[in-house]
Amino acid sequence: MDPVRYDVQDRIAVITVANPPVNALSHAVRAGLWDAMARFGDDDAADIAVILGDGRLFIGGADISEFGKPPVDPWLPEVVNRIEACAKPVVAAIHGTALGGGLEVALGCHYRLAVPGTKLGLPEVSLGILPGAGGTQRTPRLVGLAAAAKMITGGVPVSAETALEMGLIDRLGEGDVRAAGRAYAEDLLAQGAGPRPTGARDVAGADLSDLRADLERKARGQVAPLTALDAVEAAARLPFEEGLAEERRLFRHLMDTPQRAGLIHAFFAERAVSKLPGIADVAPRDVADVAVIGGGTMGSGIATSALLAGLRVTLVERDGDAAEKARATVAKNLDTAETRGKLDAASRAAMSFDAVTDYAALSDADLAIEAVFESMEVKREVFGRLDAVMKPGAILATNTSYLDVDTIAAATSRPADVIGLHFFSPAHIMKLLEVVVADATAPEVIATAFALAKRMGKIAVRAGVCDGFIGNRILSHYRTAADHMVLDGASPYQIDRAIRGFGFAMGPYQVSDLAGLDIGYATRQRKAADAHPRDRVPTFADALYHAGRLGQKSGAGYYDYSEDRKGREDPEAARLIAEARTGERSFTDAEIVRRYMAAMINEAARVVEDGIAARPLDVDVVFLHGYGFPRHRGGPMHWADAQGLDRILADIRAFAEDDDHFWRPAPLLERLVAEGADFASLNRKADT
Ligand code: 3H9
Repeated sequence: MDPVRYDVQDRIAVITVANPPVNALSHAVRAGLWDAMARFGDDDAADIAVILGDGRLFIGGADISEFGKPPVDPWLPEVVNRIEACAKPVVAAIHGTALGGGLEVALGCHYRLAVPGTKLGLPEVSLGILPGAGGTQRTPRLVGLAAAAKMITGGVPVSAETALEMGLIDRLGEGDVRAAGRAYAEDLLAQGAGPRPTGARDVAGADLSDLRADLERKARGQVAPLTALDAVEAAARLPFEEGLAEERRLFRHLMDTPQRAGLIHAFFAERAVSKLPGIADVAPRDVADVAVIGGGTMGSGIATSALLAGLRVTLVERDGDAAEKARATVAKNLDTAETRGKLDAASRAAMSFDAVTDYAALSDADLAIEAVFESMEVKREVFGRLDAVMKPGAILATNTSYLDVDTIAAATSRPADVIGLHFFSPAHIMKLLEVVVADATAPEVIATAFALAKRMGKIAVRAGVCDGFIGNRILSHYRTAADHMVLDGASPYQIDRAIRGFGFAMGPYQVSDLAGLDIGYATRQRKAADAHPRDRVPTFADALYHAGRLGQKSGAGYYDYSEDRKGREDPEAARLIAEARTGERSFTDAEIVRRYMAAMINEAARVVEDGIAARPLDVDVVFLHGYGFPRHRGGPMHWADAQGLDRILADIRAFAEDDDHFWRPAPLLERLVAEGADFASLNRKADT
């Protein structure tokens, strides 16, 4: 099919971009638009043109899969300039979404109409670049410098209504976009309207120093938002042509950064995680009624998330009081969602939710998610009861974060219907969902879990059964590397600072304080039986725990929270740690990061080799969405490739000189280095 169609009726040329699924501006589309503009320019039968998108949206932007490859003529900026330079008027008729280069095409048009429900935005900074087809120069000319700077550096789309208010579009259309576009064109013809190039408009200066300071504070190492601000500022400083040249220079610079590669890897990895060979053609089961067992923080969060997705939810608790408490927690979660504009009153009124004490109420549920206490005995009992009451074909899921899903499944008469759905806390906010596939889990059940995750707005990643699955298993390993550094003399405050400096939202000891030091203590107790004599115990963590320093919830842990939840370094904690440590050496921030990351990559390589993660990219997505890994670094495996796996392996071998028990190179890492290959090659292999 022709990616750009041209037809004329009643003196109006309609130029339709048809490049499913998102009408991305691939080379064929750019060439098609170029030719269409040439044809329109010469077409005596047409006085005005309307550009629109076929299918569900206008244009989703430049073709991201072409990034990093040599550019092919015509480039998008030239196409947009050509539209703007047209001697006859051109209208953009927008529906669905106009993002990035898609919106830039519209900005090159002389008039813009959008139908209600449309989202318009310049999300380039989220891909590590900036609008490179005139967006930074034309947007300020339509909406003013300050509003343009906010829109471009934040990357968040606006609604059609807001776009109209801002001056980004000229008219709100009604109904079918093609009809609305034609009607607008007819009006313009009747008014005798001519071309109206955006680039010919003036732009007033504005003080952007507050925005710059804010971006600097939040950047955590990201370069694109600040560079995009430089480009927008150029719009006020330079004549239009020179502004375009400056935008191009800055765009090229960002295109060459590792951050751009990291963010684009993240974009495609997020879409690849749900593409699994075993479920490609498997139809999911219908899920409308969900049961949640347990109404603690996790169970209530899961129930909230399911309700927000429009599912009917029945929550089961042990007794009336606990059920009442769960009801209150869910109500509070929904209140917050309403306050934040994520839920409207009508949708809330339509929700179906009950908290009960009798399992018999679950006989119609399509899927149950158990979120009770982490004890195999308790979970097996719950699964036995679920097995007895739930209808045939219903799915029985556990939210365990480390227990063996095969053993849980064996407590039922239908292990093929049992799966792990590992949500992250708070479950109605965190996007990650590990879908833990047990030996007997049926493909249809896996497909249903992925479909459910999508409906709930989660990013689902397939994981195999092992202690900690993908994320917590890797976390446990690099946490241990951090603990070793503290035992050897590093301060946990320095480690947190170094890790934040890398771009993580929080350091490991801040995370401990947030989760509660009792959690780590319980994990160590649980694993004590399997401990190796050469394992090193973080005695300082035990000392803090025994001193009643449980973290934020008790007002003190590694940090002192007596003044606020941000926490301050605490001399008492430092004293307890100093008493428990076994070494006195110092570490540079760079060495801290190298050890932390080497431990992460090494265990991640084992997780991939063991088949716990299907591909390296699955590990990346888990860390981006569940562990605060800096998105602009693409995820741990992408980052490792960028560093060079030989360098990581050399670090591990060097660290092993002091501790060859902890630092044992993963065989997969050794093999990849020997072959001169990288983790990305395993992602590609899984593709074919
Ligand atoms: C840009 O425009 C730069 C310019 O300023 C300068 C140029 C000089 N390219 O997300 P979905 C694929 S930067 C290529 O599941 P949805 C996607 O991988 C660009 N492919 O759909 C997936 O493929 P598959 C600025 C793309 O309905 C399929 O399309 N634009 C692109 O949930 C469906 O995607 C953006 O950043 C693309 N641009 O959401 C917008 N976009 O089926 C990025 C999507 O093989 N895109 N694909 O997995 C989006 O935000 C969403 O895709 C969108 C639709 C909202 C459009």
